[in-house]
Amino acid sequence: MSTDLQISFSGISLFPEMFTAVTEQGVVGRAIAKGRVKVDLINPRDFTQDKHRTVDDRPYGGGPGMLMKVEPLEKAIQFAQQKQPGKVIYLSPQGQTINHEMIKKLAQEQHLVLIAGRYEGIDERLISKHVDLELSLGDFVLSGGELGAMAIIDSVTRLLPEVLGHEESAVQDSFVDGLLDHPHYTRPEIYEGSKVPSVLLSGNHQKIEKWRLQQRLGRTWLKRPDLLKQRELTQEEQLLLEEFQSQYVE
Ligand code: 4GT
Repeated sequence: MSTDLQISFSGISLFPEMFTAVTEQGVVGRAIAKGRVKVDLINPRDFTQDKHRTVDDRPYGGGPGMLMKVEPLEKAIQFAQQKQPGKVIYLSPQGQTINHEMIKKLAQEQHLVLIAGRYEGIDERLISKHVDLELSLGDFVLSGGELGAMAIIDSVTRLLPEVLGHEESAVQDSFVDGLLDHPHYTRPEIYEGSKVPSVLLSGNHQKIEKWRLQQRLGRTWLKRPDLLKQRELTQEEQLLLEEFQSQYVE
């Protein structure tokens, strides 16, 4: 069974082979095989003219490190846009930190162009002229933007309707409703003397769902209080959290 194309990504990178880590495995690999998702990779090196196929250039003002050469990168961006225009995203530590809300918005687009920089990055005028959105994985430095581009491909793809099977559904994931996930347990029932919480063995699904919601609230309060401040709690949630807090020691 196959369905229509839901989104296409154009990854612009000097290391297009890196993307096979997402395109040839797992959820994204299957979505591509089914024709729901397309990933085109565009190498700026293929748009060079000189004998050495040069893709780097020196920074004005001097200093260590190189930048990506302007013309091959700009031609790659234009090539990505020529069949179908799409939102252009540049991955860098100067970008806004990616969160679930942004991924949900990106999942509504038809075509995303993802620029993965290398060296010290790209010329500022290319950002002004071509980039719609500058995004970051967080406050740390990578050798290139590829891992960020691959993170977007993976995270957007798993939100597309019918990409995940029922067993792996995205509706219960962390962050979908602004809370962290509850703890999970599998066999054995006792592992190194530590038991699975008895409620999970009770067969009472209403009680299990209530316990899981309480764990999600409690763990968010403990590990990510910033998330709780951004979210209103219902009366039931407030009571479940207060009970968690009153039982919490250390
Ligand atoms: C960190 C991130 C990123 C880099 C991040 C341009 C040349 C940026 C190297 C690239 N570092 N990219 N997307 N935190 N480095 O997302």
